[in-house]
Amino acid sequence: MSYVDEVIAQVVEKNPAQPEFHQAVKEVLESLRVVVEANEEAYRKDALLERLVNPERQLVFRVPWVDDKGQVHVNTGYRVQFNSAIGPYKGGLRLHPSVNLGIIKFLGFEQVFKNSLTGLPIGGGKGGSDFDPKGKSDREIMAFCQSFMTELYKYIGADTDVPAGDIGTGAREIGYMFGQYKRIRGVYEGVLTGKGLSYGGSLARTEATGYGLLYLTQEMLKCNGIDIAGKVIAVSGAGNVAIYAIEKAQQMGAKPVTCSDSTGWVYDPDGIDLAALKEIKEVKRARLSEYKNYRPNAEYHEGKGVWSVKADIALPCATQNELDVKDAEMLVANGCMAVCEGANMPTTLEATEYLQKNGVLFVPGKAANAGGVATSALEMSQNSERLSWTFEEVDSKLQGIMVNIFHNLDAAAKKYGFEGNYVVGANIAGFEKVVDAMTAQGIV
Ligand code: NDP
Ligand code: 2IT
Repeated sequence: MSYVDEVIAQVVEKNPAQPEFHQAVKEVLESLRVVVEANEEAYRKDALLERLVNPERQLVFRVPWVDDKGQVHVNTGYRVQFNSAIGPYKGGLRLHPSVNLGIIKFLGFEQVFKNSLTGLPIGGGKGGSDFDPKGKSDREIMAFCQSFMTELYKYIGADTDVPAGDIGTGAREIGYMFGQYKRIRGVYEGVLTGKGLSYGGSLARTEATGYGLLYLTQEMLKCNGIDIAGKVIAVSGAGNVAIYAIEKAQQMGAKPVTCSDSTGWVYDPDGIDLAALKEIKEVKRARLSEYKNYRPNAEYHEGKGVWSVKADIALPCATQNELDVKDAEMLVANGCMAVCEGANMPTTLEATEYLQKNGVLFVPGKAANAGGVATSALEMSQNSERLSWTFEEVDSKLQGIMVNIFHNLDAAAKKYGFEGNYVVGANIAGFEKVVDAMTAQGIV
């Protein structure tokens, strides 16, 4: 059996009931097959792939908190410190009832390659909890965040592990967690990113993932002879990534016509009303069904459906495995030319293959959504030098990083004979720096 197949089999056997982690590992290792085969003896001797797929450290802890009625709840907290070869662990904290160790491991594994692609000195990690922030009062959110940080603080720090936001963790949660860290440690340091602007946050971090997604998408299309202006875009999600993807797409002259949350989806043929979307989601924290109150001509449907709309470009920005092969068939039938992932692993392996076989340009999340973590790394730099850069400065660095990422993965795909396969390109380009650093640092 080849080394790649052996390690995939081990991962499946050693990590039962973690299908998302298996999926992420399979995608990466399949892409690396050509590189691994060229170095098989040396990699095997160093157990390089085994070290790559086993996190350096996995923390699982109890998070008790008291609700507004005095009832105590117990959630599970996680932090997986996956790989620190190229820098301190870096990656978000997801708060969602679906969170379990396998989900955090898949996200942490992806983060290793994504962070490497940014070109910045950040290792990979991820964390979170099965806590559901929906419908909770501000005080309940604070109680949870303080309890979560009361355990997590032992394992993180500005030079060791720097968490940030992800699904369910935005500026409010980061604020409560930062306050508790500072209180317990008595240290004022950039231990989290995505902070508020009044206490060490970076301008453009809020916008960064969505904006970065569009910068990369625009560059990728341009290199394939396509102008993004005038294109109709189907977007899923209605959170941080989706909102700022829609904003930047509109600034580029494209027309996003859909968005979605976990209860339903909107089709607005005239283009999404961004001010309405921000008010519903960022101010009221309400359901998307309210969108019709702002735009009576738009359609609202319960359930899932954004990929059934005729669109030139699809940007999945909600969650993992939200675009399956049936969705891919609809996109292709409707003439979709590109899919760029704003979320982490939103497209199933089968759907990815189907899209690629049918000539759809496809950029995986670890490249396309890297603008968020890249700007987090810029926030770390600003915290270290105790200065704040202007919006324009951060935004122009972000733009440069995203354009660079595209060219790096495009070049890696070409170098190994997979021209136009941006999945293979991203995985190889991300892997090269990590493996170089791991090899230089010996068996650790
Ligand atoms: P948010 O919590 O801000 O928004 C998530 C959105 O997806 C919400 O509209 C949510 O709806 C919707 N959603 C639909 N189904 C699900 C589901 N099953 N689980 C979770 N959410 C669902 O998160 P972000 O926008 O920050 O994150 C979206 C994706 O982008 C995730 O995959 C995340 O890992 C990835 N990402 C985020 C980055 C960041 O900087 N924030 C950086 C890089 C990647 P509802 O409100 O009804 O739950
Ligand atoms: O998936 C991701 O890259 C994020 N949630 C952002 C991580 C970060 O550290 O900014």
